[in-house]
This record gives sequence, C-alpha cells and structure tokens, in this order.
Amino acid sequence: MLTSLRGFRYYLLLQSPLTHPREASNVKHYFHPMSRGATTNWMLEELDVPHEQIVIDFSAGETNSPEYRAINPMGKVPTLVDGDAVVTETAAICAYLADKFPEKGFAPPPGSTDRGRYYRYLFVPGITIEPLFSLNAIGISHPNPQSAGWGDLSRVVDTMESMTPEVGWALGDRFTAADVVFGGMLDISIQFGWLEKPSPRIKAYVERIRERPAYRATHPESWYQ
Ligand SMILES: N[C@@H](CCC(=O)N[C@@H](CS)C(=O)NCC(=O)O)C(=O)O
Repeated sequence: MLTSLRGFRYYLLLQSPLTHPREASNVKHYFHPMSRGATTNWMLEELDVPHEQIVIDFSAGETNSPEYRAINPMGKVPTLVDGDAVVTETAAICAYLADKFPEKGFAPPPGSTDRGRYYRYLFVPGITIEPLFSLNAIGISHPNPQSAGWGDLSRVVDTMESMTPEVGWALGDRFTAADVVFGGMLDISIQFGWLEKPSPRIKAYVERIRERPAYRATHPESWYQ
C-alpha cells in the first residue's frame, strides 16, 4: 500500500499509460500523469473538453523553467490556460471547467442552495483534508488543533464520513465537479493508505467513482481492479 505522494509518483511512472492526446485547441493543460493533474485530466475527460495536453516533468525540474514559472509562479502542476485565463489549483481548475460548460450540468447554479454545498465539497479537500493527511503521513500533528485550519485527524475523518453520500453523488442524483474533487480526494486517501480503515460508506462511494468511464480512462488499471 502506498503511503506517500512520492510513492504515488513512482507507482504511476511504472503503471500508467499517458492519457490520450487530444486535438490542439485554445485550452492548454499543463500536467503530469504522476501528479494531482490526474484529477484535472479526469475532469477534462468527464466534460470531453478538446485541449492540448502539455506534459511537464516536475521530477526533471521542468516546473522551474522561467517559462513555466511565468505561467504558474508556484511551479506546480496542474495548470490550465484557456486563452487569457490562467487557472492553477486542482479544485479551481475543476470549478472553472464546470462553469465554462454549464450545459454539461457539472455545477449547480450560482446562488442556489446546492451551490453552497458544492463550494464546501470543492474547498474542504485541499484546505482541510489534504494538509492534515500530508502531515499525518510523516508523523506530524499540529500542537494546537484549535488554530490549525484542519483541526485534527478525528475531526477530519468525521467530516469526510458525514460528507460522503450514502447513495448517488455528493449533491444527489447528478454527478458534479464536487465528486471529482471530493471523491477524488477520498480515492487518493484510500490509495495512499491515509485512511487506515475506510468506512463501508466511503468504500462504496469510491467504488462508484472508480466505475466511471472517465475515471478509468485517466487512472491506472490497478487503481480500480
Ligand atoms: N495545491 C496544488 C498542489 C499541486 C502540487 O503540489 N503539484 C505537485 C505534483 S502532485 C508539483 O507540481 N510539484 C512540483 C514542485 O513542487 O516542484 C493543487 O491542488 O493543484
């Protein structure tokens, strides 16, 4: 069982085929298959967005080039460039794409009750779940959970559990970007062994996620078989 992002990278290096190249378009996706870019790649596949796939090998230092830093000063992948719009951060890219293609129904209307719930599913993974588990995986816990935005392990696990839908998807019957971001984080939490004992509810939701054709087209086979 993988326990770290580094393990994930080497694992994918051995296992994952590169995703299918797509026709050139105004949308450029800077990514690497062994990175969080797998999630944005999945989102692009869900929406069937024509785009140019630009592989940036961060382990070879390509994120440090002046050209790439001019696009993303954090020197991280993924980055999405759509004409003049530059979008970084996995959840932001998924949210941007969902809004850009409203006809696909991947985001509830702004101002609706569901939109509030949707934002929660988009923001909790990167702001709360990931920092807690990244530190936990290397044996670090914040000395003061009241001032750490992610609190502590038991609060994060309880939150993940309570946000996981018992049936269907995060917002009900319709699969949305909330499932790509939140469901993707639960999937990674299981794959990396961050969640030591995933509950039956979390396991069942992640199984549903792994059934999606777009997930399967963008993830290594061993993740879902
Ligand atoms: N918060 C960012 C994190 C992106 C990130 O950490 N990407 C890693 C690969 S998974 C990276 O590009 N690392 C290269 C580096 O930091 O030099 C997101 O969600 O997109």
